[in-house]
Amino acid sequence: MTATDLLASALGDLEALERDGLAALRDSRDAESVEAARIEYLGQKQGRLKAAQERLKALDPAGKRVYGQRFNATKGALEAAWTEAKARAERPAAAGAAADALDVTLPGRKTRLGHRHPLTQTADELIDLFGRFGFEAARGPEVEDVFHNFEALNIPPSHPARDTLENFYLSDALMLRSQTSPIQIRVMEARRPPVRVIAIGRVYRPDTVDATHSFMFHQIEGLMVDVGVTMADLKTVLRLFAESYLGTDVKIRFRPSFFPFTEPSVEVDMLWHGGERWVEMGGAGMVDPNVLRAVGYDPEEVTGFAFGLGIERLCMRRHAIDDIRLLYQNDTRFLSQF
Ligand code: FA5
Repeated sequence: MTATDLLASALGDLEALERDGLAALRDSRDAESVEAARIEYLGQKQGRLKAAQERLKALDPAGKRVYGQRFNATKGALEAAWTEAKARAERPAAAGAAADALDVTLPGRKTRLGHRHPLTQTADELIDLFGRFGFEAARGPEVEDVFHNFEALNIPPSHPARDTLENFYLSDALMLRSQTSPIQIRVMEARRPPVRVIAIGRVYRPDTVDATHSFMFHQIEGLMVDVGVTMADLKTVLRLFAESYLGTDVKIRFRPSFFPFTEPSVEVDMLWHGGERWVEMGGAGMVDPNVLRAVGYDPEEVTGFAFGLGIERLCMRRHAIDDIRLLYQNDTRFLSQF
């Protein structure tokens, strides 16, 4: 073997030794394996580095110079890797994560927080507000039967509100509910008076869409039945509610109206933001004795009021939103303002 071949072979082996040694130390996760790697590569007696040093003797002076430099570099690299591996093994909690550990000195990335849709916020605020008036939240199905949506609410088959063009029927007996009032019936069927509940939910009507109408919207239904409940209680609750939710300067007005399930009935309007026009907020009235009787309540003993308000319009009035469609377009530039 020529001197050149000898040097090339020794350098090749040294390179392999360095690569293997660094890998062994890097992969050592506990004190024992770090020590085993130290003995194998850096051990004073039988270590592979020691053996590599022996090969210096066989080289000529030029080869010694080259090999000697490489040898020192390899020794330095392995010793540094060992120091690091030892320190890592001594920190057991961090040992597993050390290889791909988080660099806490890097500047952070700002997390963009999402938030709830303004209608969800409105619904939560209404539940909270009426909760403070002593109203407990109730729910009912969105796919409702015709009995609860109409019949039990004193709306007979011949009534125009039941027209197939005014509702989304799924079959003769099932429909997407057109109002939250059927929940009143479900609550009264299940409980005895006194009752004080609110129910929030989606309702569906094939209405022509404009700035204040949608084909799917939300209502909040309120029902209070007890001994001696009067129209004055209804008006007080609605006024208090409007002032708490829309501000003490809000103007609301009651207009005589008609609903088959309340007698007397009113419609409640609110003065729209801008102060130039009235917009209907909801319907309300004293629960009709026929409705009470049908759920087994005695109208001679208890009376009750009920109301149903449009949640989109409350949200719009509160935030001065002019068009209901904005609430359904999912434009985050609009939604992120609330
Ligand atoms: C009712 O739905 C009755 N169930 C309310 C009621 C409950 C009366 C309890 C008596 C006792 P009305 O159809 O007027 O009433 O609807 C009530 C409110 O829902 C309206 O005042 C309005 O605020 C809202 N609303 C009605 N239609 C739409 C629509 N297409 N888009 C958005 N909001 C609507």
